Amino acid sequence: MPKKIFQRPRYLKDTVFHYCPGCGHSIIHRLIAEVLEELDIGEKAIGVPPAGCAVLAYNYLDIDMAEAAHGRGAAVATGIKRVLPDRIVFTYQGDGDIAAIGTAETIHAANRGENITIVFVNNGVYGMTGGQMAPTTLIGQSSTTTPGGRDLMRDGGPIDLSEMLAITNGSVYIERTAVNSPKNIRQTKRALTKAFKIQMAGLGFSLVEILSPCPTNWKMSPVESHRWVGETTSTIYPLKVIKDKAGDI
Ligand SMILES: Cc1ncc(C[n+]2csc(CCOP(=O)(O)OP(=O)(O)O)c2C)c(N)n1
Ligand code: SF4
Repeated sequence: MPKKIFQRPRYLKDTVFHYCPGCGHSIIHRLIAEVLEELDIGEKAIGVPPAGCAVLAYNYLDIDMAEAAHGRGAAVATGIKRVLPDRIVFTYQGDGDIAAIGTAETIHAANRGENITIVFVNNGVYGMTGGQMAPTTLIGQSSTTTPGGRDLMRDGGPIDLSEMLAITNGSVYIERTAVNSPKNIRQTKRALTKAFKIQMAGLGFSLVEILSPCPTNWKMSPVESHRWVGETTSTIYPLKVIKDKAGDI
């Protein structure tokens, strides 16, 4: 009898992803589904998807989901968690969503130490709307609104949202990872596991920023875009634990 060594996680629906080939969203969805199953929290999880390419995350994750307007994930998750404190509540947000329109509610949720988990997918552009510059776009990187490349003097530099959130009193755990290699995918899973465990223990605000490729808007092949994350994006956004007040958990 052959031994089954790979299968669809319990909380991932048997549906074909709509994401472009090489996109990081599909990998991250799978990791979330695996972690929810391994921690046995899928039945009490509530996900808050964004406006962005992952707006249809509820088509893939077989858990309770409550959609938020663009950028409002942290505020919606705060309300759900306060009304239903026994549920495990997480948001799933792109960099346009969390680091532009959603900056205010995210900073204040972190500062209040809301016991929620944020999955922050940083692909350096507004993916869903066609590749405009996001706050995270790199200097020199071209986008539809910066066709000659992002210019420091004109556009400012890439924002370090995770580092900003780390200096708030209420944030407990913030780590930046990537999904451009098997090693980094495994580390992303470890970080997501820890973030959810922190919420389960009632310790407060946890966030995992995940550097993710957007081959379509970067106008690269999937392989080139994954290489770009490793060789370029992660030199500006280093992969590391940015804050950890929880220690071993
Ligand atoms: C209030 C509001 N403003 C603007 C939009 C248009 N909009 C939809 S998705 C999006 C950007 C998505 O980019 P990001 O959050 O980086 O996610 P990605 O698609 O790259 O995963 C914008 C501006 C909207 N839906 N609602
Ligand atoms: S546009 Fe970019 S972020 Fe959106 S699905 Fe395609 S590759 Fe992924």
